[in-house]
Amino acid sequence: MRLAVLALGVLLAGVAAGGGGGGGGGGQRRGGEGRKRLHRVQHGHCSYTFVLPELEACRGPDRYGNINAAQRDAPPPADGGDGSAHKLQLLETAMENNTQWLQKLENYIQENIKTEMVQIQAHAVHNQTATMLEIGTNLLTRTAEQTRKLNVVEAQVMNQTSRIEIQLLENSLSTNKLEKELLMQVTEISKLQDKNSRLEKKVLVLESRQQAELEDLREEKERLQDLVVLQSTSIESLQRQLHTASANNSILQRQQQQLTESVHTLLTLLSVSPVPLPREQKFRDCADAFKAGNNISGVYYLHIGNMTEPTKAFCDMETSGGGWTVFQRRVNGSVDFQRTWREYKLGFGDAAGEHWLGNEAVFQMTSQSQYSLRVELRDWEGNAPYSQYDKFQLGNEKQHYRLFLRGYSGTAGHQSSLTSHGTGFSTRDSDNDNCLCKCALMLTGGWWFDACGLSNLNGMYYAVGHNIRKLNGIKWHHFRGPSYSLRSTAMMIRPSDF
Ligand SMILES: [Ca+2]
Repeated sequence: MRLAVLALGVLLAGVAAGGGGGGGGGGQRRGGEGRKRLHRVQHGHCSYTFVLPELEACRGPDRYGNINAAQRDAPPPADGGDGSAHKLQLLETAMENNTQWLQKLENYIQENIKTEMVQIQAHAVHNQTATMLEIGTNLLTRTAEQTRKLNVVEAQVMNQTSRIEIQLLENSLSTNKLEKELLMQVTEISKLQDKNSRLEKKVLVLESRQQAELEDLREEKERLQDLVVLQSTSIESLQRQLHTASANNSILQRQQQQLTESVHTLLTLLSVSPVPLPREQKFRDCADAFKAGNNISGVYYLHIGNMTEPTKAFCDMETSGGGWTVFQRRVNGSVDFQRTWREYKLGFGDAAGEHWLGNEAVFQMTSQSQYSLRVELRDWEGNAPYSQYDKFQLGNEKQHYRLFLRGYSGTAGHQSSLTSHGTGFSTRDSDNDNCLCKCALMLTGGWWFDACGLSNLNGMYYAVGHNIRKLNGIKWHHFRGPSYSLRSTAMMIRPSDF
């Protein structure tokens, strides 16, 4: 707006100069500021100031011929009277022009202002409407958002409320139940209290009774303790007496054993006394000797098979008719039966005591005719059964002195404890048994082990008290089981037709 005012100011100055002639500008400056007229137009915020020349100064020259500054600058007229009229006319036309121009200007300004105002108003209205609309839409969106949030919160609150209501219902139900239970329990407690009081009374009565009984019992206990002391002293004296008695008993037993042993040796000496028989009488076996009238048991020289030297053997001339050649005997463990193949082949020990005649001799004897075998057994409890086989034979050494038996009978078990189907003889250095192991090493001695069989009369000799639970002892299964070691044994043969 200020720029428009300035432009108009310049324009009006120009118009004033045009109306006053070429030297008008200098005259205005001399006339002073008080001779100008200011025209101001106020439109809204804007104000328009028009600087217009003073019209009275243009009415004519004063008395001294001065019209205005412009006229004073103009060249002097040619004559005095007509010149002033002309000037007046010029001034009038100029005034008219000015007036017209001013009117045009005013119209122009008014039109411009009107359109501008309209535009400004429209623009302002438009802007205001737009801002209002924007604010309105913002408000609407915010309101919608708030409404949505409020809805969500409301739904949550509703949910919570319903849940709380359900919980409240449940709680009230459980509270009801609890109240009922509580009531029941209270009644029960009162019942129990009644019972308890009754029981307490009873307990008190019982306690008083028990105390009385306890006192009685204490007195009795003291009496009994005195008795126990007395009895223990008497028991101690009795034990001492028993100890001395048992010591005496063991001494007596030892003496008895020694006596029986000496009697036994005397008897054997007596029985052995007939030996040696005259060498001229050659017996193949004890049956021959018996038939020749020798009916006393003892050691005889026998000429067995094709053996060059006579062999000493014990002849049993009493058992079951006599005539038995004894080829195995155990009585007291005096002879070691842990021997090699060769020793079992040729024989060892003492013919009058513990003895093994030899596998070769037995093979030779049993290969000349049919023989029977009798096994005499005795345990540590005094039982003396026997086992007998109608037919008995040994194979030769190449056949490992295989054992052939038939026709079992006897009292040492209902079944035979010897295997009868041709088992080979085994020693610790010759394994001919039917086991992957070596039975002779496990069970000791030399025997017709099967795998490892039900018997071994050549096992370890165990004294009385040490003879049970011994798997490697002198065993005859069907008599005393698999782990009982016997006291004495004898194996003897004679011809089947004796
Ligand atoms: Ca074997």
